[in-house]
Amino acid sequence: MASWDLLITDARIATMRRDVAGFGIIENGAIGIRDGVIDWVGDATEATQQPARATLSLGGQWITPALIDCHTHLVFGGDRAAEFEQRLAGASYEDIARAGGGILSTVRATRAASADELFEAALPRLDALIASGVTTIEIKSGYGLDVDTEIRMLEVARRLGDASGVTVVTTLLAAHAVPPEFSGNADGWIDVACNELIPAAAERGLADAVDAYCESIAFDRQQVARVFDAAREHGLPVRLHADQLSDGDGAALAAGYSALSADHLEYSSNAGIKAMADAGTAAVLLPGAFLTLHETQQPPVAACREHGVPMAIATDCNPGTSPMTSVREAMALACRLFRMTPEECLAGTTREAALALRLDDLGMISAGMRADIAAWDIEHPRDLSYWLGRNPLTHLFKSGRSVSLTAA
Ligand code: DI6
Ligand code: FE
Repeated sequence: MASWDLLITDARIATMRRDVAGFGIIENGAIGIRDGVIDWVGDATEATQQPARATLSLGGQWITPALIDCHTHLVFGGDRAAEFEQRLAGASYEDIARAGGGILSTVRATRAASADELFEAALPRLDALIASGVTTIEIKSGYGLDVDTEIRMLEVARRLGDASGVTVVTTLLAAHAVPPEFSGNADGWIDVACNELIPAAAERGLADAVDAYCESIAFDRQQVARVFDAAREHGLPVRLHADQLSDGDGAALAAGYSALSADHLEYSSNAGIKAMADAGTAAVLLPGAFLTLHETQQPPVAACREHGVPMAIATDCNPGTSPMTSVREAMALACRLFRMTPEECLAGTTREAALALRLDDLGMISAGMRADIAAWDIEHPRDLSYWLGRNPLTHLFKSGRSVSLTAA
């Protein structure tokens, strides 16, 4: 019998298995890890038969799958704290965007930053996310809006993954805003995105997917469809910022392209959610943006439940609408703002987030899955959504290896 590299024992485990209700709990659990993979999981009394090179006894602490942040804009230059103050004084997000601020102000700062500067600025944000229990993160481009800067952002995202050891999934957010050079000519930028940017990113293996912002202040359905057609031509799956500020029928548009996910969805119709269910498109709900924009339109949680659309939760970490660097904060907010259950919130940052990123070997504690594991000093897994502030994370493993918690 081959020995395990690590045996974690005396743990309570929330496996988050899809086929077991109520967090999939194992009360007196143990996990045997070999070659970065969960080789065995079960009752601790049965685990002692097998030799292990190292043992970690958790004294009854809880284990969950390591958390996954499946929607971020982690790489950007500058910040928008002054805009935050303007909005508190009454200016709307759309007004600021139309006046050339908003996303375009971050575009100016991002273009002016070198790759090293973007990397250095993103690193503390990544450290903070890791300290919240994250070992997998999606990072979008979209603040370059010219070919060179978009490529630079994706390269920085890849570099963040290499440097930190966490899994980074990259998304080319080509159609985020109309670049200043194309003011009044959004279709001109879509031409560049389709004919130059998507091919360049695809050829260099820099993008795992393509995203777009379908909104009255951004791109319309026809423009998004052109971007998605180009993505498809280059073999890249798509996801969509859909129906955040108005119902643009984005959910159905995403479903029509079998998108991996449709994100935000506050204004999506029941028909849109039904279309997502039929297409296997996951919902990604983003309570940080909802809170920051003082949104009142609730995302369609009930419709997602009714139609069986998997609900992921993410930080949407970005300088404009969601300056948030903790996935646990996103879970806590999703409970309070969207009345999701703590179980849905933990599923939303583990197995459903893995599904939204199509990472089949992550997001659950079961044999054959990658050993991405978080340990917590809590009384019950619902505490992860209940408490605000205190960070109960005690151990974090990426593929069976301990991740250092520099920002903890
Ligand atoms: N995600 C986005 O891409 C936009 N809103 C959102 O939730 C804009 C982000 C920004 O204002 O920079
Ligand atoms: Fe976003």
